[in-house]
Amino acid sequence: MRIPIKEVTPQTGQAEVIGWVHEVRDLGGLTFFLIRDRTGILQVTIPKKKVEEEVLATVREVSKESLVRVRGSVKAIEKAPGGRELVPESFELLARSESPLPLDVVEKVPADLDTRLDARFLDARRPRVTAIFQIRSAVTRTVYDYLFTRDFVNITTPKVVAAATEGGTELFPIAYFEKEAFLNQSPQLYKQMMMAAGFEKVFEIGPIFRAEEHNTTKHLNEATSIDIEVSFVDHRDVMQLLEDLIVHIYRTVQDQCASPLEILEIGELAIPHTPFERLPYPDAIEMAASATGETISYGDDIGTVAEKAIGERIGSHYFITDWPTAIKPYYAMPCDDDPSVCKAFDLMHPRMELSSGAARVHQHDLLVSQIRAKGLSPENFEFYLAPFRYGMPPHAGWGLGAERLIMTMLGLGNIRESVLFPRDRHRLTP
Ligand code: AMO
Repeated sequence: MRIPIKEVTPQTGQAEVIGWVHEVRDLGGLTFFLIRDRTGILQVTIPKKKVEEEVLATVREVSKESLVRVRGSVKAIEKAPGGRELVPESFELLARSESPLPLDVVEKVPADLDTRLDARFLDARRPRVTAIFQIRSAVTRTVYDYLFTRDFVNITTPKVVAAATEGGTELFPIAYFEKEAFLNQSPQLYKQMMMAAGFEKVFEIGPIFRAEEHNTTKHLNEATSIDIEVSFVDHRDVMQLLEDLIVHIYRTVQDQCASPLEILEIGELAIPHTPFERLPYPDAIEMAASATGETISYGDDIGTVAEKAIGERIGSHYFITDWPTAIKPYYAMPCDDDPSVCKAFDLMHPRMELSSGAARVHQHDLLVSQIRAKGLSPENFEFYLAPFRYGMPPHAGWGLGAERLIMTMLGLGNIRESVLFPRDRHRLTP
């Protein structure tokens, strides 16, 4: 019976493993194979004079990255990986790999990201890539556990929708019978509607689609958003929840992902300092202006350069609060004392924005006037507005980009490293 390579020890005696041929070295009388499965690497040593001709015939046929089944006896040997080797009694070629390979799995020849993504199935055989997705999986699990423990209800909202949530320019139109439809930019309107349904605390981890034209290292056209919405709380409460969750994710990954972190050569994750600084928007633009020498007028967005300058000053996670109402979406609640400022926030990593959120407008008439103020027509939002006429609780929430979280946590240079099959301006396959 097959055992994982990690479990092969001299004490095992006989062992059978299935794995990919990582490397082959032919020294004449001796042939060494390194066989790899998801748990590790095993040396298979073939002394030509001591093994059956049948084994040798197969060995001659095998190319790198072919899948083989090997059975034989395990011996302790100091120099081999894991201090053991297997001398085969049987050596079977299960699936041959073509050569040349589109990508060098062993990484002796470095490949650029495009080549790697074109052959992602091979790229993902590399321990570094596997490690990223093991950690991503642990992060997802941690978020589910954290929110379920706090009585959140997991919801699934439609990805084919009739209206924009975050602004019209970033929509992907799709053919939906005779109607106009789009891919969903955010579960925003639906998670809010579930507050009217009385669910009180909801979350969703799902795809969001943004038709942004620019190709950057931190934008995808299909991303994953971790979204929450909570009734009877304000923006400060959900900011605290977000801060606690981020720190909890870092700690959990540090505790539970020792081996993938080691593969990525990350000894200690830099656990974010708490409390995260709350930086009001006017202070943020002033800080950016003094660092970059460029003026940012009140009401301008905080662009990439400014974001970077502030991030360098602060050096850890922080919130930008007190945003001008004019540059946040219609659903953000204006402040009672000064409606030109709203109860929206962004969570920032020193490198980039990770999350946006807000206390929401829950009063129907105010929402209608805010939709109008953005130049949108409330008629297109009737399905969303209706719940606001039947007892909508006050509520707040946020959306957190899963890929940016992984990317910043692991120090990856490009967001595409944190997605198995990224979708960007030029990439629609694999
Ligand atoms: P926002 O549009 O700021 O807010 O998105 C929230 C977070 O999602 C991630 N994100 C992206 N990641 C990669 N590529 C993209 N193109 C991309 N777009 C967004 C970012 C971002 O901070 N409805 C609100 C959330 C809310 O208020 O609850 C929203 O979607 O990490």
